[in-house]
Amino acid sequence: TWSSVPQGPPDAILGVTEAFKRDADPKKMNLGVGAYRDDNGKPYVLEAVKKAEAILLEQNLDKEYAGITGVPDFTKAAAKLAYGDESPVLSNLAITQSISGTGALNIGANFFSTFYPHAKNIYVPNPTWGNHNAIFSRAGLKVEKYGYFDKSTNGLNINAMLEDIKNAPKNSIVLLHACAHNPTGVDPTQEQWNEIAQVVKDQGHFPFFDMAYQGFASGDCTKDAYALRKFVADGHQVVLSQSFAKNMGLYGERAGSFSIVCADADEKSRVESQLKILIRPMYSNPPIHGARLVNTVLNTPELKQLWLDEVKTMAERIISMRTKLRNHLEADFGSKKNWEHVTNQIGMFCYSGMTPEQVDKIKDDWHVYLTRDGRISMAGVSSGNVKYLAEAIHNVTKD
Ligand code: PLP
Ligand code: TYF
Repeated sequence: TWSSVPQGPPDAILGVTEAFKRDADPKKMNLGVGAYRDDNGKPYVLEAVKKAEAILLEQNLDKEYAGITGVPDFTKAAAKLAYGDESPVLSNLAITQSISGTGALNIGANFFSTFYPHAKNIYVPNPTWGNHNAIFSRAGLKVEKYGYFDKSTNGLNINAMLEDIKNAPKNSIVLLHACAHNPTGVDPTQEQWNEIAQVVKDQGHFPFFDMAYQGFASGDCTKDAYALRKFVADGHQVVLSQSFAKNMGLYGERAGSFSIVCADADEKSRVESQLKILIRPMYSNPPIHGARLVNTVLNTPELKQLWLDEVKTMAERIISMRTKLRNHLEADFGSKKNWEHVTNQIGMFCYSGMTPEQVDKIKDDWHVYLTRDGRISMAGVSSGNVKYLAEAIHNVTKD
């Protein structure tokens, strides 16, 4: 029956981990997948999450199904974290729990392809997270690109971004990374976000925010929500995909949300009814444990403060690794290349500028694993291996 099924390629990101696991060298480094590691290179379960878990255990809750849209206290708390406690849009927000950020994007993609009356094309940054293309095209949307990364500066090409968004057909959907852009680590400044919001408005485009790293860019969840909240303040009826995988270290728990800012209570009611109809045949209802953890952290003041401190600690550890990596490259190994972007970029990733050939060489010669676009997951770098990484990068990039 399945003789005509062709072998597919491994996932560009998850395939890196598979190759890493096959390598027996003790010096090997996995800088592929974007998952936080502590300074000993170990996965990190947040203290706030452990404490929430203890509280939940004590509560001895049942394991009944959640409703189709999940745990209501979770979605309320998640919305406040993203839009702000006092945001006026909360009262007319259609929101559902989702299977983390990936699930939220899928709900959004399907909602747009079914109900968005104006267009079936979605503009995503060039480059963007690979899964965006797959998710949106599977849902029947046409994926188009807007300029984003400038190879000559390893920074943002704001002119190309504004120009391409301006030239997109009116009422297009525009996907925006709320902060800590994946894969480039390059975000617009607040002033640039203001301009982007204006251009999106002038063209009647629909802003679709993907927020997978709130807190991870600056260490401050409020600052990292600037773009989302600016668009909302400017009157955009945004949609938002939200993930707690990274900022609460809940990768495998799959806690996230998808929300749509609605004009009034009637619109909210109609939109939510259709979200339920969309979700029911996909998975009926979402997992409860991760949502209960997030809810407990966000709604217990001491745990919330502890969590905010831990997000900051994670973000700052990554920032300190950027500084060390650049210093080792320049001061210890005398690299003549420009490495300013290592410290200018933010969030989980450094878009190093390494070519696919250099990525192959650093794997073969140095046992350092990263995606072929040259993206380094900075979370995999630690005090113990940052100098080795600098030596490896210097050696494969020096001529
Ligand atoms: N969006 C972006 C840009 C991401 O980088 C990720 C994870 O890496 C996600 C969404 C969704 O991740 P998850 O499904 O684990 O929440
Ligand atoms: O490193 C990245 O960009 C992501 C990480 O279910 C990831 O692809 C891995 C697994 C997953 C979602 C995101």
